[in-house]
Amino acid sequence: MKEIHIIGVPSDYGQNRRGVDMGPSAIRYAGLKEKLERLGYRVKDRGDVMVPTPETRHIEHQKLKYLKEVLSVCEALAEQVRDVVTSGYTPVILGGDHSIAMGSLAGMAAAKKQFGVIWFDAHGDMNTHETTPSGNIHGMPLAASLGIGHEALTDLCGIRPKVQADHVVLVGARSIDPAEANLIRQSGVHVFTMADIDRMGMDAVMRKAIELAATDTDGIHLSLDLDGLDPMFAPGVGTPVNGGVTYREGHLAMELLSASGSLLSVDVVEVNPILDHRNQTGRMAVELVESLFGKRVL
Ligand code: B3U
Ligand code: MN
Ligand code: MN
Repeated sequence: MKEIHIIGVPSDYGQNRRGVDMGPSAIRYAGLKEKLERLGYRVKDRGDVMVPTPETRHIEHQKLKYLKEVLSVCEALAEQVRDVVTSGYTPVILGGDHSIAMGSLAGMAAAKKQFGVIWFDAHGDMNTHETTPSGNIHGMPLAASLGIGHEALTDLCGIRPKVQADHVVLVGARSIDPAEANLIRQSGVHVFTMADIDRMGMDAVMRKAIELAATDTDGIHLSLDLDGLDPMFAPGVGTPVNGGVTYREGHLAMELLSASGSLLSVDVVEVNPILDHRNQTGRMAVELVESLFGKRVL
């Protein structure tokens, strides 16, 4: 039987709205563990990575806000992910804002020779300290993991890059900053924007994305930013963007990834219960994870 290990990362250092630190609680409250057990998995909750409250810290670098804190959270997470994956289990990492994915990918890079990444997001998360409009590190984790940006981020855990651009696929993009767009083009990552999803359909987009991320790798890490979904289905996120992935497209994407048999690990990030309606986004996150781990109608 497959074993899943849940790791909570209640960090909101990567952006400027409090509340995503409560994401792990909201997702747990929506029944994550029980629902995965019902699908036949053994599930262990490893609890949360320690995250000091931001009110006790101050910002030192306006273009890399809470840099020190983000790095120490990511280092602690990377250690847990490496441990889970080398033991042969599947990590389900609950954010927190998307900066934590640098820790997930560092842990994956320590445990696996080659892996692919599907980055499901309204945003590119490909900014650096030089291109960022906000200074928020949650807009930078993909660039950093590819080895682009400030060396404090790119060299996290002494592995650079964590993943090769050719094995990385962005899905759902619809809000990219101008300088970030140039970095995306230069980097060589694959991108399926919402316009591509409209034209090709989610089925074709995900089949292609899975092929790109799985070819010549040991499997796929899914980095699932809930703002990739349309705000109608996931209102509880810090930076909602209209015109996103629908409920049905979201489930189809997860089902296809599940059927591929290539999933190694997943982050579920940016759930902000303060901005949510009765935990709709937390429940949506759990539903998507159920589809990802094999829940079917029949
Ligand atoms: N690209 C903008 C906004 C942003 C990125 N990720 C989220 N928002 N969630 C930035 O600040 O880098
Ligand atoms: Mn993101
Ligand atoms: Mn996003």
